[in-house]
Amino acid sequence: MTQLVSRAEGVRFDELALATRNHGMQLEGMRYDITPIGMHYLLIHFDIPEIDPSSWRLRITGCVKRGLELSLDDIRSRPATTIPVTLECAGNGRTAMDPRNVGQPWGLEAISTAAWTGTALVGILDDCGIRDEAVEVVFTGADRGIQDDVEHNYQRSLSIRECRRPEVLLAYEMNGGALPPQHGFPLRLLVPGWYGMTSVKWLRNIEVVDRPFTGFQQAVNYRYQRDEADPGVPVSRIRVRALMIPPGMPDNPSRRRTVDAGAVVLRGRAWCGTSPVVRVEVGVDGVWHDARLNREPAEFAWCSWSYTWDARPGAHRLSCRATDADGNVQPAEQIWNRLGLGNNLIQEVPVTVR
Ligand SMILES: Nc1nc2c(c(=O)[nH]1)N[C@H]1C(S)=C(S)[C@@H](COP(=O)(O)O)O[C@H]1N2
Ligand SMILES: [Mo]
Repeated sequence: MTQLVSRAEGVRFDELALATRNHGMQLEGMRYDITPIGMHYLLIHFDIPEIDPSSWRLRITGCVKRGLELSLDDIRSRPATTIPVTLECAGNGRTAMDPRNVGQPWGLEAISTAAWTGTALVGILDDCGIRDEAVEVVFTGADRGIQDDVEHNYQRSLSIRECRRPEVLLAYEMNGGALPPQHGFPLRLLVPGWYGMTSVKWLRNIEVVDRPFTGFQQAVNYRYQRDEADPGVPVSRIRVRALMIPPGMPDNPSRRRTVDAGAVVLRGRAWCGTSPVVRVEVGVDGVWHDARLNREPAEFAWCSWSYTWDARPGAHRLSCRATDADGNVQPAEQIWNRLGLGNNLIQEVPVTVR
């Protein structure tokens, strides 16, 4: 069963084991528009499955007029697009929640942007012909394990309407090379704008269904809940967030920052899965200043921002917050939920200026 631990209890060994398997992106990786592959964060619930690409097939079944079985070559020969997409794990920031759910103990680093190449899901669904009674599409990965005593393959569903968005891809390349094993080789779903759990890796089956899917990762996990009895609300799109590259140099291991006095260019990224980011502000000791925001033409990738800070000697508290086009702004106080999901609390970076 899901366990909550308080900060006072420290870090558990199983959390540490998860942290070494699933790494985050070093925040200085926000320098790059496209995250180098080895720096891209990872979240793997079970084991990376072993897949032979020559015998691998993608099966499309269920409420369709014609079922399909496609080889990797069949998929690669379809029309292809490449788009930069920012992925964020829904558990990003989990360790700031108190008490927290025992799961991947992310700080703020479960965020990355890759250039994904693939073919539009809608093209394949149209070739199969979705029948009228269809309501959702279930995506099944080849990875299998047990979570909360439930044995299952990793599976998620999406509404037909979401599946029809042209930017929802079946992706087989990342940053111009073959998809690496840890990111879903040979094929993964990629749903821009949604938290990462939706983008099923190691895809092997797509089933069009006539009733809402009730699998573990859909109906039990990934819900905003007050407590275990609360059915909660499903987690979907990425909430607005800005992060800064911690300035100056860190202390090892505390990672507290030391910065030289003078003009310091603070830089970072901001993103949102529901509407464009329209504003980023930098907080210096609680006073907010507008940062310069570079609205990137890419709709589903983070944008960069910068702010020149006149750093004076002493201890300071830096922060940043983003606002989206619907007026959503990041909260100053934690909005707690049982599984520690969708946390977009304002980042705080204490620094000492010398
Ligand atoms: N089959 C499968 N797909 C999966 C997962 C998984 O464990 N198994 N993890 C999901 C989660 S929670 C996230 S955040 C993203 C992470 O993608 P990445 O590891 O390529 O960054 O993959 C998603 N797709
Ligand atoms: Mo995730």
